[in-house]
Formats: sequence, structure tokens, C-alpha cells
Amino acid sequence: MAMGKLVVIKIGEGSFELGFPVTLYIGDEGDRFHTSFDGQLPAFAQIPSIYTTWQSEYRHFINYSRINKRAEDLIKNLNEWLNSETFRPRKEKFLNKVNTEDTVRVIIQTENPLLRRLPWYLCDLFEVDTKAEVAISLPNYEKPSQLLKPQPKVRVLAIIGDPQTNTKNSLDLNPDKQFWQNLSNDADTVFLEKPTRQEFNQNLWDEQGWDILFFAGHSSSNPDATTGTMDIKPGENLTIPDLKLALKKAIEGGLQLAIFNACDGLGLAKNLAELNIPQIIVMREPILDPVAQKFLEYFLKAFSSGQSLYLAVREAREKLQGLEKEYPCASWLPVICQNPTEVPFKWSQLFTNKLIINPSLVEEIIAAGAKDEFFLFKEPNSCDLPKIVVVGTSVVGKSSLVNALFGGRDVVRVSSVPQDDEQTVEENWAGLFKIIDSVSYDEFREQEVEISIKCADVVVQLWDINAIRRNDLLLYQLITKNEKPCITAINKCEQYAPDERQIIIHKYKNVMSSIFIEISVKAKENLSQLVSLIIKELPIELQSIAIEKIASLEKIYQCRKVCKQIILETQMQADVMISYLMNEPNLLTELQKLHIIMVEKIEQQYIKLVLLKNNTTEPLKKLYTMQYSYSRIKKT
Ligand SMILES: Nc1nc2c(ncn2[C@@H]2O[C@H](COP(=O)(O)OP(=O)(O)OP(=O)(O)O)[C@@H](O)[C@H]2O)c(=O)[nH]1
Ligand SMILES: [Mg+2]
Repeated sequence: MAMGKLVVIKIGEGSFELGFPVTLYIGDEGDRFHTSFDGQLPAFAQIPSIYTTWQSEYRHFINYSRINKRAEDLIKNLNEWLNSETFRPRKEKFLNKVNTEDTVRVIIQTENPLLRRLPWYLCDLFEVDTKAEVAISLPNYEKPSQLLKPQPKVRVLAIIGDPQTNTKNSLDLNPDKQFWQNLSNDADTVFLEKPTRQEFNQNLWDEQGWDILFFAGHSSSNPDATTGTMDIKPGENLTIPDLKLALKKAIEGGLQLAIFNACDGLGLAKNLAELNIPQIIVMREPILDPVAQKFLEYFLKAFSSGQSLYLAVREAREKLQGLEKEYPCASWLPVICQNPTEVPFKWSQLFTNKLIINPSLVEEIIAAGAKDEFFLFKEPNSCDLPKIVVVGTSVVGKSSLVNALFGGRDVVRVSSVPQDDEQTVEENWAGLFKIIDSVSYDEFREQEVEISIKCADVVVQLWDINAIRRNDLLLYQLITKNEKPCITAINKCEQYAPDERQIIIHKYKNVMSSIFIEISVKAKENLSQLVSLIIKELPIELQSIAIEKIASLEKIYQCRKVCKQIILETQMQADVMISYLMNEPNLLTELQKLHIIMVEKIEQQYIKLVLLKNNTTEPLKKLYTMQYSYSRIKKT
């Protein structure tokens, strides 16, 4: 069977004069590495000068045959280097591990500026298969903590830089703009043409968040590609550190990919990678206008029609070979810079990756459940809510999980001895779905459990990490036989260290296509992630309804946050406040709009009633008046 393989080649500190230590890691995509071996790339002192000779020919761009000659020279030497005595055994071992039918994603991890520049994908080593693509990464990286918000479209912030019209460097950036505009309806692209630094910055802060940041225009890197600049408007150029805080915010808000369709972008890429953005596409060297345009056209076409990011870049690169008669080495240019903690995504996943509910909202809902304020989040009409059925063998923690999602309230009975008289209990969770605690599975109750499974939209199969038995696997088969989306939640994980858990779970991951999540009901671990997964697995129509509901829950949540603050300040009775709000749906929106002003003013302990003269409904005015008098009392 063709499978995805991930190969990481970590090249440690060294030099071309002395050689580099290398470690190769091989694993299946989405899993841990199963093989690793160390090796040594020996000294090969001529490579830097061979590269610079090619580079200077390429950058002059006059004598095509000399550029090609130098290019051949470089590749020949690179191959020779990788075939050296000390490295060849590793190379062969590598080739043995990779099947020709595999798609292979290779990441070269190094800080060395020249190693980052080399056209790795042309080496024999990676010609094992037509589906290999080579990306680069830094040796140090962290997993970005991204809050992924549900969104109906892919959001693109496209910066169209200064085209320097009427100079010898003049660019035509209109085609780039058009490619984005003509893209499928799933993209929502905001263009900033020749923005000021402030405009650029402000847009990055956009509350809705971005999926893709795109730049077209002039850019360059310093010689060792540790920093780079982009020309955004005449006389104004920017570095990544100039935008650091805004970019961090955008990455936290879900930015997945930056594309610099511009010259010599490795410096920009390095600085962005340091902020842990998941993926970047840049050009290794200066790129001519027509090549850049073609790249974007080919890439967007492949990517938006469903190719993975790697294959889309590869396809675009291969098509660029067709231009190499007029533009030698065109296909050398694009390179992916990848954060190894992130799995590269497809266009469609830019949506589904986002179907994640804010963890603090889940906590808030659970807490509201405990205090019996649950009605706040619940919609009255709940007849056709999606059905989530929790199944499992006995005492795995099914009832405990249901109760935990309701803030520990005894919705269903929990006991350390199996419950024989159980009933299937249904509860409405925040108006998002119904959750059903089914009877325990065993061979005598198979039929009963199957009836519950049949009515489910998503099945959560619970396992006890201490005791995964044959019946648990039979139950899994019963779920798949009924073709239901299934999440396998492994409970009671608090009893094991993370690596011990992995060893236990790994066995099953390889043989089952279920989605796995480690949880602990007792330690309240990963419950919000479980809720997110449930929503992700819903059939698409139910999912879009759920997403809309989450958006409105999020509003209520934000509003409650503001209210709590006011309550704290004014000591106004919480129930008075809440009844105001619940009877006045418009007020919620109103309050939201005023949120910023209010918080600010509360901080100053002073509210200008002027702000409220217009546009507010009576109760809100009352609220403000109370607030106002309170702050006056406090002052005097
Ligand atoms: N250590 C630990 N114990 C847990 C956890 N979750 C549940 N338990 C315990 O597991 C036992 C069974 O919990 P229940 O929720 O009744 O399990 P069930 O699957 O509903 O059991 P039956 O309905 O009787 O089949 C109880 O003693 C719980 O306290 C957990 O995350 N960690
Ligand atoms: Mg139970």
C-alpha cells in the first residue's frame, strides 16, 4: 500500500571544510519515527565556491549556457558529496526504508545558510520516487499554540508591494492579484496595495484571523540569509521583526501559511520560522517576474483543487521546468520552509482544521453546567440536534465522561461496579449536540448497543487505558460495520506518563483508522479537545449548523466576561444583569460593540454618559447609569 513517509535529515553544526554530523529519521506520516541513524557528511570544501559561481552567473542572467553549465556542475558535486564513503551506507539504508510507491516528505533541518540554499530536490538521493519533495527547517522550533476559529472561507491577506513602475526593476503585480481573485469561491482575499507599515500591521491584528499571508513585490535577504526585507511602498521597506507582535498575534489566531512570491526570500523565511509559523513558501534566489507569475498560477491551481501543499509546490516546480529555456533554473527557486511539528495540510483542511471550539468557552460551558446556569448556553429548540453516543465496555468511565461534560453534575450514575439496570440517557450539551450514555458493551448486549450506534452521528468509543480488551476491539468493529465516524477516547490516562501512554496506544493506532485522543475524566484532561473532535467529525450539514451556534455561544461567552467585570465593579446582582441581557437579544450585540469602551472606562472608574446619549436601549442606559453613580460614589 502506498503510504506517506516523513524523513527528517538533521544536519548539525559543522562546515564544508570539516564536514557535518547528520542524523536521519524515518517514520510514517503522522506517526513517530521508527528508524533513525547517524552519519557524517565529509568535508567537501569546494561546494561554497561552486555555489557562488553558479549564483553570480544566475544573478547576472546574461549567459544562459554558462548558468546551465554551472548548475550542472553544482548538482554533480552535490551528488558526489552525498555519495561519499562516510555517507553512502546511510543513503542506501534510507533508500531501503522507502518504498517507491510512498509519497516522501523530506525535511532538511539546518541553520547553515548555504545548506538552506542548495537545490536538494535535484539530488539523486531524492529521486527515489516521483513524489518526494524537500523542505527546509530550522533545528529549533516549537509547536505554535494556535486558536483555530471556525470560518466559512479561507482568509487571505495579500500584500501587493511597490512595483517600482518606471524603473528598471519594474514589476507587473496585476497577474498575481488576478490569480487570487479568480480562485474558487472558498477564498476571501483582502488586498493591501502599497500599504504603509501601520496599515499592514493593523490588518494583521484583524480579529477574524488569517489563514494565508501573501506578498508579491520586491524583497531581498542579507548574504547569510538571517534577515530579509520587503519593499511595501516607495521608500518604505519592512523586516519581519518590524511586524513581530502583529505576526505573532496572527499566528496565534491561526495563520497557517506565508507565501513570498518575490526575490531571495530565505532571510524573511528564517525570521518567520523563528515565530513558529507552520509553513512558508519562498524563492531561494532572485526571481523574474514571468517566473513568479507562473509559479503562483500553477501552485494555486494545484493547491486549491485539492493537492497537498507539498505536492502542489512540487507540481508547480515541475511545470516551471517548461520555462527553463528562457529562464534557466526557474524550477530551482520555490522552497517550502516547514515547522516540523505541523503536518502539511490541504486547501480543504484550511477549513476543517479550524473547526475547533475555543477551549475556554468549553470550560465556561462546563462550569455553567455545574452551577446549573446551563440554560444560559442552551437553546430551547433542540429536537434535531446531532447525536453523540458514548459507548464502551463496562466501567471504562462512560457515565463519568457525560457527567464531567456537565460540570460534574450527576446527570447519570457513576459506580466502580458495573451497572446492570442502566438506561440510555440523553442530555443536551449547550444546544450543540445531544450526548447519550449507552449501556455497556458485551456479547449479550451487542444488539442493544448497536441500536444506539445506529442512531448516532458520531460515536465516542471509550477505552480504559488499564484494560484494553478483545471486547473493545469487537466494539470498534461494530462501529465501523455501521459506518459511523468514530473517536476512540482513551480514558484514565492521568495514571500514565505521556510516553507510557504512547507505547500502549501505538499498537492500536497502526491497525485502526479511528481518531485517537488521550483523556482523563478524573483530571479533566483534554475534554475541550474531545468536544472539538466531536464537532470535526459531524457530517458536513450538521457541522455548519454547529459552527454557527459556536459563533453565537462565543458571543454570549464574551458578553458574560464583560458582565462579570461589571458585576465585580458595580456589585450589581448577577441575576439582574443576566435577565436584562436574556430579554434583550439586541443588547448582547450592543454590549459587545461597547465592550472595548466599557472595559477601558471601568478601568478608569469613570464613565462619560455622553457616549451613551445615542444608540442605546433603555436597560443598557440604566446599566450605565448605575455604573456611573457607582463610580461617583466610589470617588467621593
Ligand atoms: N482513575 C480514573 N478513574 C476514572 C476516570 N474516569 C472514570 N473513572 C472511574 O471509573 C469507574 C467507572 O466509571 P463509570 O463512569 O461508572 O463507568 P461506566 O463506563 O459508565 O460504567 P458502567 O456504566 O457501569 O459500565 C468509576 O469508579 C470512576 O470513578 C479517570 O479519568 N481516571
Ligand atoms: Mg455507566
